[in-house]
Amino acid sequence: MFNIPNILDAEALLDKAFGRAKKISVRKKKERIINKIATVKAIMNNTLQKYVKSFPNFDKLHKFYYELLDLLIGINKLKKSLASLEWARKKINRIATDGIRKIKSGEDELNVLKSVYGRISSIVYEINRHLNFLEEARLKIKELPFISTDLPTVIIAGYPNVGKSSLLKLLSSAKPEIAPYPFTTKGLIVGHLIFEENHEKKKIQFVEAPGLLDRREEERNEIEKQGIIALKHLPDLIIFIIDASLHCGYDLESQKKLLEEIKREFKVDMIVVENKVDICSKTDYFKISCKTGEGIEELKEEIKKRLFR
Ligand SMILES: Nc1nc2c(ncn2[C@@H]2O[C@H](COP(=O)(O)OP(=O)(O)OP(=O)(O)O)[C@@H](O)[C@H]2O)c(=O)[nH]1
Ligand SMILES: [Mg+2]
Repeated sequence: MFNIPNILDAEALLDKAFGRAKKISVRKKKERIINKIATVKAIMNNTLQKYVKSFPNFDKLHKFYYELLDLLIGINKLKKSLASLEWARKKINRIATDGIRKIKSGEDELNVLKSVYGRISSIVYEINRHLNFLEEARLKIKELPFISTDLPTVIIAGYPNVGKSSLLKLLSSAKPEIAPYPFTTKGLIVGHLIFEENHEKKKIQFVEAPGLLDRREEERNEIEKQGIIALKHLPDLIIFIIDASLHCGYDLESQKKLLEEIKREFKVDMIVVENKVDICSKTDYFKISCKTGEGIEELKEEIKKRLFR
């Protein structure tokens, strides 16, 4: 989604720049040293600039991604780290330019080189924790699924273990992990349904919001908060799953309380389904079974109707 390159730590970054400078083999000593400094300057400048530019402009980011990155990484910390890279880049440029000027005006080349290398090293080590933080951020961002903020989007929500991933798998291309215990899904999962209608190709994005519990915002963990952020910014339609068989391990009353809360909070069109009706059926909601397939085709039709007709 965002194309961020590997971010080297201080040691590797200095190795890269100094290593390249070492290869310079101009015969005349003065020229050679000026060349070395110019090379280190260029590599540092280009590399640090590339890092900074590869991160998105947070203030222009869609609210969904802004809040997700803020939750998982921290926007202020990201901004601070990127600003420190900018600071280092400019400072290194100045030191190098200054060094070259000194050599040209007659100062001892080797002394200048030593001092320039020393000062650049200490600046790069000064931003090492920021380089490390940005590399960690890159790895977290890489793990995120691509979620479109433009496609018609259905969010599948409900208590843990009620069959959200099972339904996602039946409705879309996603291949989520399905298991008989709660909190199997630990992040947002995406799948698509592509179909043709009146000779027009249509695409629906489905997102599973990982298991929500009926509890206050402050008590929600990082996994649940991702679901809340998705619910807040993405859906055109919510499918809320109730498991009245109680095989999920949670009582009906708590599930209904969460349902009411989500209705109240998000004000988005919603289909409430009762899953696992192969075991038993106790409500008047739209009945489905992800095990036998009962009701799934009808649900698909209902989703298309709500989104496109
Ligand atoms: N009998 C029966 N079992 C089902 C049905 N749908 C799902 N299950 C089972 O319920 C368990 C939980 O299913 P998942 O699809 O992983 O549920 P989930 O809501 O995604 O769970 P978390 O990601 O952990 O919150 C699994 O053992 C499924 O096989 C159904 O219609 N009937
Ligand atoms: Mg799941």
